[in-house]
Amino acid sequence: MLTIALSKGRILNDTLPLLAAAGIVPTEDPDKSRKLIIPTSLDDVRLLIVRATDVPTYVEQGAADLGVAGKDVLMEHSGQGLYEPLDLQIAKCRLMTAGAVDAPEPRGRLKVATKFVNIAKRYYAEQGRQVDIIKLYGSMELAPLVGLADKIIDVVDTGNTLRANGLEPQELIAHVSSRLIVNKASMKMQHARIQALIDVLRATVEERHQA
Ligand code: PRT
Ligand code: MG
Repeated sequence: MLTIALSKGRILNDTLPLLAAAGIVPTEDPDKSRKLIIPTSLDDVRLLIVRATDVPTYVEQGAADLGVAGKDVLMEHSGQGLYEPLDLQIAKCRLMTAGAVDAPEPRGRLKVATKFVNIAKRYYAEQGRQVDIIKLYGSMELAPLVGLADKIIDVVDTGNTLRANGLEPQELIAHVSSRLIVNKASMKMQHARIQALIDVLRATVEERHQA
């Protein structure tokens, strides 16, 4: 059995067409189903529906053989290691700092609110800047508006969410897209099977991005 961990929403929506090219089609619509384990058209392939931030954990621990996760989630995840053999070039966005439009630089230590605590620590450490990091789980855009933080770190696509809240994107931390990730033991034990799947997915991604 090959088990593939995915999160609902943009990753699922963008991954299903790629899997379809490999002949893997869920037997029911994962967006509508309440099931968290979804069989597919292949008897020996199933999908696990998990939170985006949990995908690396399932794959690393071997509860799933493969998964699809944003580079932001992978950069934030600290674990024992995974293979990351393929950039699927889906769910693209940018990890950015953002702050209120025209806000002056604060005098004291910068306060940064984010769900990406590890990324934030690394980013400011590389710059030799001392900052206070405030962990949030969502609605980061609110923090600068109510004085909880000077800046936020979040993923940005169109920037509309920032603008709607009087914020602007500032420094680029990383370009983000979703990656195929593979459990290390699975890669050894089921090498031919998994490598064949990677090859089909790679060809499909390359085909899409030609011309
Ligand atoms: O929603 P949940 O809390 O369960 O988890 P999640 O937010 O981590 O998952 P999900 O499904 O929202 O995102 C999964 C992955 O999609 C992320 O890890 C990113 O790699 C990628 N991705 C691509 C994005 C976006 N684009 C994106 N725009 N993730 C989130 N956003 C947010 C953005 O932060 C903003 O709040 O969507 C909102 C709209 O963005 P703008 O800039 O177009 O306004
Ligand atoms: Mg979300």
